[in-house]
Amino acid sequence: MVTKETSMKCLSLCLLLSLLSFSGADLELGFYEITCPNAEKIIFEYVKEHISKTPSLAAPLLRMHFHDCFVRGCDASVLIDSTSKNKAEKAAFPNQSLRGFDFVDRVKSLLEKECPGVVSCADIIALIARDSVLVTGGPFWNVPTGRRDGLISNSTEASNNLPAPTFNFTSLQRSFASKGLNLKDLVVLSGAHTIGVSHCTSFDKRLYNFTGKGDQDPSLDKFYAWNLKKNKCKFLNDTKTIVEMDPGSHRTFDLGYYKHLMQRRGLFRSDEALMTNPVTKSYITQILSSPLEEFFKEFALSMEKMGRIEVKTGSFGEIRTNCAVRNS
Ligand code: HEM
Ligand SMILES: *[C@@H]1O[C@H](CO)[C@@H](O)[C@H](O)[C@H]1NC(C)=O
Ligand SMILES: *[C@@H]1O[C@H](CO)[C@@H](O)[C@H](O)[C@H]1NC(C)=O
Ligand SMILES: *[C@@H]1O[C@H](CO)[C@@H](O)[C@H](O)[C@H]1NC(C)=O
Ligand SMILES: *[C@@H]1O[C@H](CO)[C@@H](O)[C@H](O)[C@H]1NC(C)=O
Ligand SMILES: CC(=O)N[C@H]1CO[C@H](CO)[C@@H](O)[C@@H]1O
Repeated sequence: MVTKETSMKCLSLCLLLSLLSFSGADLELGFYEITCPNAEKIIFEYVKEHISKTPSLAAPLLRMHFHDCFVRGCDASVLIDSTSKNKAEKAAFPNQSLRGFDFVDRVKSLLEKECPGVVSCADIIALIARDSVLVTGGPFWNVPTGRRDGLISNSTEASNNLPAPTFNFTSLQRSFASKGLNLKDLVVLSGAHTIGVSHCTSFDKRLYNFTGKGDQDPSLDKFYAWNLKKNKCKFLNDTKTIVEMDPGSHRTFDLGYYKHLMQRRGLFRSDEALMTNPVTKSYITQILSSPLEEFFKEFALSMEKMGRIEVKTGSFGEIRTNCAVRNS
């Protein structure tokens, strides 16, 4: 028999459950199918048209998604502008080389015209990242949607949560684990460095002042280091010059990054670090001995996982009208 007490318990439990499902829900494929049926098509068409004209933009747009997800989850906090009262994530050192903010803004204004106040900036970043890689000939991955935009963007949090190019294996593992990502994700997602460029300042200490004694990182291939010093980063703290991270095929999503790692030509210490651990090293060997499609499959899985980091759904956060500022 159901007593009054248990039915009261059920009532409060049910209330709690319905509250929970109201405020938070899972991401779902095609979240905008009813509220903004053309959203994903509009994004894809824009990306296709503009990335084919400017292929070098695919890399920073992919990187933006990573930087967004690692700080407060994938909530577009990376897009918020600083104000006189708040130093936003954009102001943090690792964000100074991010590019593509205006690209996101242009896509957002197309979507605001189509269905005002419906599509979140966080979903836009995730979809642009996927489509940019896809139209560059890279892998496709599922992007379930329904992310909401965050209300907070804090420069200190960006500095604390984004892995630095100087990280060793232990620090990288810890950084990724704190976001629910394992060593396989670390190896596979680092493969994003198969496209794009870096500034000399992200790695030049390896060339000129590795331990503070004017020395070179002994784990870096000597010929490669010589070449970089002669032709690219000719002095310490050259803030202007950029270098391809996967020289020879920096616009092609291929296995070039891993091939360079095997030759001790990873540009960052954080790239090189993947070769210093037997587990990550064996993942690299495995990727290199499998067809490219295998890497694409793994990359797709890890990207989908990254895109779910601490997302806000349901009634949390907001749908920003202007991606660079909070609604209120
Ligand atoms: C494992 C830890 C990682 C570290 C320490 C790291 C660090 C960096 C650094 C220092 C740069 C160059 C910035 C500059 O000097 O301009 C860079 C570029 C880039 N990163 Fe990473 N990264 C990591 C993981 C990732 C992940 C997970 C992704 C995406 C899934 C990613 C995508 C990219 C891309 C595409 C670029 C090129 C950007 C451009 O061409 O403007 N990185 N990364
Ligand atoms: C930003 O984050 C840091 C580190 O978590 C915290 O100490 C600081 O109070 C935050 N700043 C603001 C304005 O909330
Ligand atoms: C890795 O870096 C951290 C932080 O700089 C340091 O405490 C640790 O000793 C380093 N680990 C190794 C194995 O070098
Ligand atoms: C190399 O690093 C050391 C220690 O950080 C520093 O004192 C020195 O000035 C640096 N050398 C150059 C040329 O920047
Ligand atoms: C590097 O150069 C920039 C400008 O070119 C300068 O603002 C900065 O202080 C320099 N940093 C170091 C460590 O020398
Ligand atoms: C892209 C971006 O917002 N970059 C900013 C990074 O931080 C520096 C210093 O705060 C700004 O001058 C850049 O505009």
